[in-house]
Amino acid sequence: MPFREPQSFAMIATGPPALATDSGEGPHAMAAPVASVTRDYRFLEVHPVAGSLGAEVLGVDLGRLDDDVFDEIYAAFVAHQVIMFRDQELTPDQFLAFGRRWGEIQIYPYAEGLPSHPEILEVVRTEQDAIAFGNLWHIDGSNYAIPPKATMLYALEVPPAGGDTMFASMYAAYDALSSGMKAVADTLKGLNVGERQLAFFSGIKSMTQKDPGDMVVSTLHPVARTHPDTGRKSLFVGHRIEKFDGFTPAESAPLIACLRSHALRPEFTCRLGWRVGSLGIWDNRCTQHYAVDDYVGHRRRMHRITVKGDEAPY
Ligand SMILES: O=C(O)CCC(=O)C(=O)O
Ligand SMILES: [Fe+2]
Repeated sequence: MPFREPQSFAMIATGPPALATDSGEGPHAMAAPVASVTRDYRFLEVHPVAGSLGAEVLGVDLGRLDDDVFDEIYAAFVAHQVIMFRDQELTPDQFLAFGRRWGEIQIYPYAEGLPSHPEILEVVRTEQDAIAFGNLWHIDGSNYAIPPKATMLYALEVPPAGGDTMFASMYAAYDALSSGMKAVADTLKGLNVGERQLAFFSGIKSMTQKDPGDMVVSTLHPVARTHPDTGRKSLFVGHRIEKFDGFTPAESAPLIACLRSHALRPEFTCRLGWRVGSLGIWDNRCTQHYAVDDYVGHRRRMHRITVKGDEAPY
């Protein structure tokens, strides 16, 4: 598992006491009250699935969208951070057309796309593969100079049970920090390190690896970033952070482990299950995600599109 930083099970189970709020009300930092995300939609039915993030969006056929409906979809995406559509029937052309509405497509640097549609990556796990793609808490492309804005998956084959994806709200994680730790996080920049070869591909025979070439970069990004649409701050602490600017790796490691363990507390997460025809899209600027690998011996196949970010995190 390419998980670099030490993770203490005790910290995962109980939350890190070091990050308790200054309210004195107990060992856990409490999330700030959930910002109201309910609004009236003209075209969509939006059902939140958890307190911190995530919603199912009904009443829309993504194969035939007009701009007014897309504007509402974008608003629901920004409000809920990850949204899931059900029962969609999309050809690769239609999926790509939907993806292009969000911005320029980011080609995945480490594996080949579909021969017919290189912008679409087939994320597949068969009975033979040892692990699932994305089976760790992470931010997509966090080491790129401009990390992706969003990633979407369209489910083509799902296991009989399992194979969900978990998401965590990095707004909720930031909001729940004590004022002291917020002040520290606000000053830090993390070095997000790119790799030539992703170790986990040795366990995924069903995807065709490629050399990432120039995409292997390491970039300093703020640990607390501001969302360009909402103006809210979120924690940007993906698994690629190796150190803070101006600190040694050894000095950085305890605080990285502490912030990551805090950021991934169950209260900040939601879990979405897939059916054939489900299409999920997450805001990669304020979330982390984790592909749950609990369907050994079964198949799961998704089409994936990632959308380029508009600007470097600030
Ligand atoms: O397959 C999944 O559930 C998520 C995989 C992943 O990390 C990604 O597509 O970026
Ligand atoms: Fe991912």
